[in-house]
Amino acid sequence: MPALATPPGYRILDEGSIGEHLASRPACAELLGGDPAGWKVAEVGDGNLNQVFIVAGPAGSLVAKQALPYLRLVGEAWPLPLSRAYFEQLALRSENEITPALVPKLHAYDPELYCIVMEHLQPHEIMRKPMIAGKKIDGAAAKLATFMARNLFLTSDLHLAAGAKRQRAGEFGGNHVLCGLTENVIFTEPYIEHANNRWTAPHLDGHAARWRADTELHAAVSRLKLKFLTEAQALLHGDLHTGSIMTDGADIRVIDPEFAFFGPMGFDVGKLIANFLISFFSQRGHENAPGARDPYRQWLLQEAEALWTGFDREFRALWNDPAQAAGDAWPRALHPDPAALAAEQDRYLGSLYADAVGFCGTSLTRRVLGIAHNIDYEHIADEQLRASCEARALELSHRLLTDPGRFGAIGDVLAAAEELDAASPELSS
Ligand code: ADP
Ligand code: SR1
Ligand code: MG
Repeated sequence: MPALATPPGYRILDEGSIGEHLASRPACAELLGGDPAGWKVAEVGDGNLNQVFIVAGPAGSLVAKQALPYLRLVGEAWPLPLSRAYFEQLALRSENEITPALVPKLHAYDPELYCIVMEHLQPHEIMRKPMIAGKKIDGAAAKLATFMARNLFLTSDLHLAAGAKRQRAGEFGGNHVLCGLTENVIFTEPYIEHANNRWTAPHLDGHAARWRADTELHAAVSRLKLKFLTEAQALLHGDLHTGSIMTDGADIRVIDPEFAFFGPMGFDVGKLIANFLISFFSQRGHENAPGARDPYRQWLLQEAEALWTGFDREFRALWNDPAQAAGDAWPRALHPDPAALAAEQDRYLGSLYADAVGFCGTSLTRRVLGIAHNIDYEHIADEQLRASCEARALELSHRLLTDPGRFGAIGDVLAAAEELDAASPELSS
């Protein structure tokens, strides 16, 4: 296979060369301290796309994340632009301004090596892990609701002047290959025959076939895909799942905004709610006795609810603050009557909620039938058990996508999840 073309100056760093690179950056060298020869380096990337190094010196430690010219999950056969690192640091900069306590600090960005140097979060781990272990994280949803409400509202036309908003949206327009990846792997491939797809077989063969044949489902997904393609409402994180969140059991930090672009707000909200529901459905595969995780399941549902209610509350509070609601959308001069404005807010958030329900549905399907699975399910060794957890999530996904009218409030989504969790799904074998 021919080597992938990369820009001059770019080279793939490794555990042997990352120290030398950081030593040449005075701010990083100072942060680490001491002699670079003594720095400890470990590559810890467990994501699908990039390599991530933890580097520790006598004065401190940091994380260096470098984009590879291909998708790490697949290898050189799937080229991917290095520029995703540029967009990730641009989004991280924005999030650092808006929600500094909820993201890693950005230390530096090297545009030649497409390498981001950031705060080393420790003893944090990816949030999926404590969720698989059944550990509650107090206040997680409240913090994540704040992250979403502030970052989405404050990059939207409700806060920004139209010119500034259009300019910022344009800055992220170049991230279209990453958007295209989402468009394919979430909104198209799980619903057609595609070499990228995989599922727990043969148990879910029947589900996969139904998903490929269901034209009503295809229409619903295509409507959502159009929103993703066209509705530049705010700067999204773009990949907001529980593998993009790190925690030490109390502190919550959102990482990895490389899919950032201006899109429909409901995509971030729905994807995150879906990941709490994925954890919910996976619990039967992780409990050591039937029902042992019932309290944890309840906690997950409460948190999923709090994601929406907290988001809704904080978003409205920002909108009701004249200093924040200074954008060109819904100008105060046109809406002096608070009751009339509140009615408009109800409509806006109702529509955002409906989008979130739909995007939640697409996220539930893609993690079972598409290319990228997650450890919530993958760590369930018993395939029959795993498939039964996944089948329940698929059924909820189908209902959310094809019968959205039944899910007018978040409680309706959670009630359906509970009902499905209590039932035995039909499997192909
Ligand atoms: P990818 O873009 O490939 O998905 P991620 O940004 O998700 O990569 O990072 C991969 C892994 O590296 C994470 O799961 C986490 O374990 C680790 N990691 C990433 N950023 C940090 C950080 N700031 N501090 C500590 N560990 C991190
Ligand atoms: C090839 S799909 C890889 C996936 O990993 C990222 O985390 C995104 O979710 C993307 O869809
Ligand atoms: Mg990641």
